[in-house]
Amino acid sequence: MNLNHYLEVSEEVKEALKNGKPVVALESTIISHGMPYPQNVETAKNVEKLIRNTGVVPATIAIIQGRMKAGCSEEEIEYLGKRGQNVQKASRRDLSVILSRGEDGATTVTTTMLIAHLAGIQVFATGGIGGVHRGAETTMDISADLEELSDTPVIVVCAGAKSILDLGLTLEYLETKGVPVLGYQTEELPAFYTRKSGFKVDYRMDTPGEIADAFLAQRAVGLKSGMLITNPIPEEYSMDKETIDHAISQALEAAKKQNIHGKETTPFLLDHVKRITGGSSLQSNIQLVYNNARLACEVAKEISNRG
Ligand code: PSU
Ligand code: MN
Repeated sequence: MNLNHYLEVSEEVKEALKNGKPVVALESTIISHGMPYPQNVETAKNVEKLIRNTGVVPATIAIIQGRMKAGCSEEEIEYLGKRGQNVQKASRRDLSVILSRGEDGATTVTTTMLIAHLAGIQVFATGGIGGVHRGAETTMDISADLEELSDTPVIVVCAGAKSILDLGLTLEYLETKGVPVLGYQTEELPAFYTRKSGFKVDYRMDTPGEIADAFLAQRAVGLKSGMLITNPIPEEYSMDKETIDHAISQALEAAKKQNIHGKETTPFLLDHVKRITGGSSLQSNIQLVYNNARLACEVAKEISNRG
């Protein structure tokens, strides 16, 4: 058995990569676990459309019946969205068993980066990344996303991380691991629903071209790490900090009471925050994903122009 047995790059993505055309990867945990049906499918399809409209090829990444897909069909997106939480969350440590058993998996930032890299895709757009959890000094709960950012040369465009996490420790960890944290037109790390967090990014980037140049320099000198681009949610969709902080502290309390840990922690916290904040947080989430996809397209185009 070789890589091709497990990896399936769609014809459209293959063709684009062969011709040096820009491609942007998208994750599937956000579809199966991040949003309710049918908004999840609607959003996933809209992001793909938005990407195509800018002349870039989208590649939604997931594991379906034991095969890593770089470029899902509309039917596959529909399937992942309808099955929702029944599709298991697939991080790096889950990959081997899911593949060997021929199961489905919703790819996290970690596995989406990994599969994008195997396929030859360099840019990936998502909502938020995992990080160092609050209390990690005793639980040691640190998302595999941070290790992947250190090991896999893919640009991840996100809206920062939610403050369900310890954002300060997350930045420290990324510094140790040599991952550049860049702010798009900002000096401050955005916190997903809000444009500010009180923490500074490593460097401010004002244009997609600057981001492309930094990534190409990183590759040219043989650094194998990824790069994190943090793109603040558009002002008009950003949420009230107090509302979010309140929802997050309630979620953290509930997780503690119910003794939640391991891979359940992040989905539990996110779910709780969503339930408390309701429809407005869903709207914000959808809009920031579109915003990140737009920036990822610009970066992918700049990289392909320099190719
Ligand atoms: N944070 C968010 N939204 C998400 C996730 C994290 O704000 O959807 C998802 C992503 O797929 C991310 C994963 O890669 O959760 C991280 O999970 P964990 O903390 O278990 O590594
Ligand atoms: Mn964890």
